[in-house]
Amino acid sequence: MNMITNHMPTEELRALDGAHHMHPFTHNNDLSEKGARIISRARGMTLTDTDGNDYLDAMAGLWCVNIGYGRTEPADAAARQMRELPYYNTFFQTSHVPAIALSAKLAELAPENMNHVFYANSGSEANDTNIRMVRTYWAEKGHPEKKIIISRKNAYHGSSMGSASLGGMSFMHDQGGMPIPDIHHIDQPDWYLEGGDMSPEEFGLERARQLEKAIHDLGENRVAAFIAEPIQGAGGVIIPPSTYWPEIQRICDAHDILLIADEVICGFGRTGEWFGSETLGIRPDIMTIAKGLSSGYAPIGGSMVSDEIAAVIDNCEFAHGYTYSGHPVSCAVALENLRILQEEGLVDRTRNTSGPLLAKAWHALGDHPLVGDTSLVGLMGSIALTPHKESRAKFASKEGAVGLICREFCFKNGLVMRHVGNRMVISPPLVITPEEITAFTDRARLALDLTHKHLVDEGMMKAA
Ligand code: PXG
Repeated sequence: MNMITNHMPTEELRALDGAHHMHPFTHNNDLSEKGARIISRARGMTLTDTDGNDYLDAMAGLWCVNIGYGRTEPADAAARQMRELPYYNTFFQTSHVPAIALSAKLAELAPENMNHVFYANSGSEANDTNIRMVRTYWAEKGHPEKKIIISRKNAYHGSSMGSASLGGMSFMHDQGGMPIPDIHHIDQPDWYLEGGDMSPEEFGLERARQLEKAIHDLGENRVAAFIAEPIQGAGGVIIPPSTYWPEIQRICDAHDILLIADEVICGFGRTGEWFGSETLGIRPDIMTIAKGLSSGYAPIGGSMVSDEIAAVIDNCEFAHGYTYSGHPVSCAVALENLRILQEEGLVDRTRNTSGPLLAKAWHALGDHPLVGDTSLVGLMGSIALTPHKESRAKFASKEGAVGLICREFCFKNGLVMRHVGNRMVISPPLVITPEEITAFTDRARLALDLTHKHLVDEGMMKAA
């Protein structure tokens, strides 16, 4: 137990939180009744709440704290930068040292043809930039009618009007009048839930060819770009069949459609390479970046842009930008984060050591009676819960009810693991140690055992 005393008692904090703080993606009345878990400090992979309880954070916050919690170097970099130059903008023909240094560093790390970056403060904002950028690109090239962006159902690209429109979460579209015009969604490559009797390879091709059909139906002259996460994160860590991405790449190339890889989760080492596009063999024209860019130590996002697109955009005045585009403090923190990732070899370690070690422990959970499938690339993975392994059956209960039960057992046993429907997903910090891999997968197994017992006791091990 690690009691922290320099704050109000938890109950008072909870009352104030309930009275004044509106939480994202939360039914706030339900939360007020229950009271939020209030996290007060964190080190490495361990979170501590205001009652002194510790949790292993297998989600790295929201898929972002790649270098782990409690590093002092980014804090020092932020303090130094705030003293030197807390703010200046990058509009109107000015620049500053942190934005210049970070841009050069990103150009060095990104795939060869990607040497340009347009900054935002989040992944959502960066994807809004992308919508305007690809449409402006085609307009500047004399094709103003090339506007449609094709995305996928169950994709997550952010929460602003533009980025949530790109996203394929219909429950989000239902709130606030989305999607905006000229966004089109095709089906996702989720073989486990949607593949039926097809082999994964057949299914991967079938889903990729939906893109070609959509381009054909909508008109090649009207389609600007296709956007996708190399591996869907918030949708449930859905690793596409091996046939999927090569076919998508072929289709984009054949039809002159720009490819936007949303690297907000996959970027900065998560998959064992600097970018998920490298792991999956994709050649994007634009990459959305955020999260692991600063490991969450400061808000920053952006669009990495190919030389070809930059040449066109740079030839006009792109009337777009945010007050805090390239904020000096965020840039200084991101630069320090990239230094840590690089000098400590955390990307290589993910690929060569911790990824394979976690894979062993993670796939071993596949023998559990509740687990229909385990998947993992680098340090992002999922397990699909099922009442019947062989048929990949869904539960008869409300979608996500079982995942929620399992998540609660995780919390009670000192583990943060998120659920997406009835999949449990993980994305631990890249600094995870072998001992932490053992501890957290042991806790995951315990949570599965407790969930299984609960479902049996409640008569919930029933297929739909
Ligand atoms: N693209 C992807 C692929 C993301 O995962 C965004 C864009 C938006 O980034 P910002 O910085 O605007 O949030 C994301 C964010 C979850 C969860 O519960 C996932 C995200 C955000 C919040 C919650 O899985 N992903």
